[in-house]
Amino acid sequence: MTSRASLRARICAGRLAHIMAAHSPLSAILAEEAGFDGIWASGFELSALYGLPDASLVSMTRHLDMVRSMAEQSSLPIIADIDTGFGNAINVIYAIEQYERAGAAAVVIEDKAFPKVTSLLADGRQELIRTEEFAGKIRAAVATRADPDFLVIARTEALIAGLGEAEALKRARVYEEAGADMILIHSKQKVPDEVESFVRAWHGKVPIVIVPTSYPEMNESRIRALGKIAMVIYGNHAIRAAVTAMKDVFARIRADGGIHSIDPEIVPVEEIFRLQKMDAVKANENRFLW
Ligand code: SPV
Ligand code: MG
Repeated sequence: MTSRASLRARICAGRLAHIMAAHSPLSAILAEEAGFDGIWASGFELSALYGLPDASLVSMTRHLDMVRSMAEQSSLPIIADIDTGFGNAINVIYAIEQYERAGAAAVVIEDKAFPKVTSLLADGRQELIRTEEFAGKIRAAVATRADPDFLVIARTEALIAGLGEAEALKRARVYEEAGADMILIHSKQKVPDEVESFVRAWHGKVPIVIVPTSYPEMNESRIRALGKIAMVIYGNHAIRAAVTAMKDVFARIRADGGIHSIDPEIVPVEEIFRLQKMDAVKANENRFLW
C-alpha cells in the first residue's frame, strides 16, 4: 500500500492519525522514529527555519523542494501545508500537480486571502476570501489530483478571523460539498471550547482535522471522546523543540567556557552518523571500493 492509500484507509477506518510538524528531512526522520503516522510540512516551521515570518514569503518552489527532500527520507505520508494555494484556482491547479508529483499524500488549503498572515498571532490581519471563490479552489484541487487517494483538506479560518461558529460551519459545509475530503478547523483560543463546540455542531460526512497548538489541554483521549476528529496535527513542535534545545546548549557552552560539560548531555556524533545512514556508506565501501 502506498503511504497515501494507508493514510486514506486510516482516516476512513476512523483511526485517529497523529501528525507531527517537520521543517527538514532530519526532523521528518525523527518524527517517523517517534511513531507518528504522518508529517506536517508546515509553512510556519519552514518560514521559521529561514528566519522569516509565516506571511507567504517562502515560495512554493522552496516549500516543494522541502517536501521532496522529506519524501526521500521518510516513508510516512506527508501532509503539505500549501497555505492559500499560492493564488487563485489556477495557481491551485499547478500546485496540486506539483505537490502530488513531489510525493505529498495530502494538501491543506486555507480560505485566507493571499498573501496570508500566520494564524496564531494575537492581532493578526486575517482576511478571508469569498466562500464561493474558495469552493472553486477546492473543486480545482479535487479535479486536478491524479491519485484518488491524494487527500484534499479544506481549512477554514473563520474562527481565527473572529467570524464565529455559524460562519465556520457554513463554510465547512460548502467546502465539503465542493469535494473536500476533510475539514480543518483552526482556533487560537487558549481553551478547546470553541473547537469542541464546532465539532459537536458538525454533521457533515467528512471528518475533522485539528491543530491544538493554542489549546494544549485537548489531548488525544479528549479528542477521541469528542469523536468526528480523524487527524491531529502538532503544528510547530519540531521547530520549538529545536529552538529550545539549541538555546540551552549554546548558552551552556558560553557559560561553561567550552563544550566539556555539555558533551555527555547531547547525542554523540555516532547518533548523527546513524541518522545519516553512514552504515550504508561503509557497506558500499567494502563492496565497491577496491
Ligand atoms: C503551520 O504550521 O504552518 C500552520 C498551523 O498552518 S498554524 O501555524 O498554527 O497556523
Ligand atoms: Mg501554515
